[in-house]
Amino acid sequence: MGGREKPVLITGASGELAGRLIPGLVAAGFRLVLTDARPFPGPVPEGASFVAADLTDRAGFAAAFAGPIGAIVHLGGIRVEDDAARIAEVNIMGGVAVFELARAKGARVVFASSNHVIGFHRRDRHLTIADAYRPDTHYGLAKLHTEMLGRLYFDKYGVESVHLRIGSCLPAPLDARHLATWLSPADFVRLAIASIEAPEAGHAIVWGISANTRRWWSGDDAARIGYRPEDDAERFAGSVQEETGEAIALRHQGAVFCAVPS
Ligand code: 15L
Repeated sequence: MGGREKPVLITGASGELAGRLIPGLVAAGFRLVLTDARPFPGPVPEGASFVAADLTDRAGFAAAFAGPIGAIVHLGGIRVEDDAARIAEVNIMGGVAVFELARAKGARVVFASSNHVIGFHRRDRHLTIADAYRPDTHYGLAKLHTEMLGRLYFDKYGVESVHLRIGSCLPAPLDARHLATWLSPADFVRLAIASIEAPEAGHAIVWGISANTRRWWSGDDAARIGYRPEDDAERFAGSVQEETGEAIALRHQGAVFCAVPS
């Protein structure tokens, strides 16, 4: 499983996160199948195809992809806090649709999880993946569900998955928190390629961050899958904005997600 012999399917392909990944994967020579319920913004890159499909329609989603798939990079779903039922429908059940497709295709899943599975840890704590989940939203709780779905599908069916606990994937850090949480787009591409190509992934969890001097997170499966980040948010330390907001947001790693009503 994994590798680049078969095409790589990308869900949420019309979203912002995908826009930071697709050009790098195309440049690295991957054959991509892009999917989203929304139309693809702009021309579909050469060597890629686009299939419109809705993650919330499980049967339709499963039937939409006829050919072989080596890996599914699952970026689809709601990307902020929302109504719990809506999060369950799109993010939790969408994750089930993706893992069912991976099982049917013998594919590996690379999942865009999030730091919001641990958002309620305080900022003075350095975490590893052995630390307790402390989701800060229904959004974070749904990410946790898909991480554990990966555990279940590996133990029960041998479906491999790599769960990327992404911090803040932005062209550049904007505020002081991002000095800890930044994932540069170039490191995101490196992380996705390592996750797709690792000879054996099993069930892996990797912090989706660059090699930030001020990072809060380590002790993950990065070395095991061969992820070597090259960027460091520190070079932006003189230009980022001070963080503002409620005390509960400023105290915890998940920031504003800790303050929004759930
Ligand atoms: C996320 O999971 C969000 O999708 C993204 O928009 C950012 O808010 C990011 O986390 C973050 O924590 O900075």
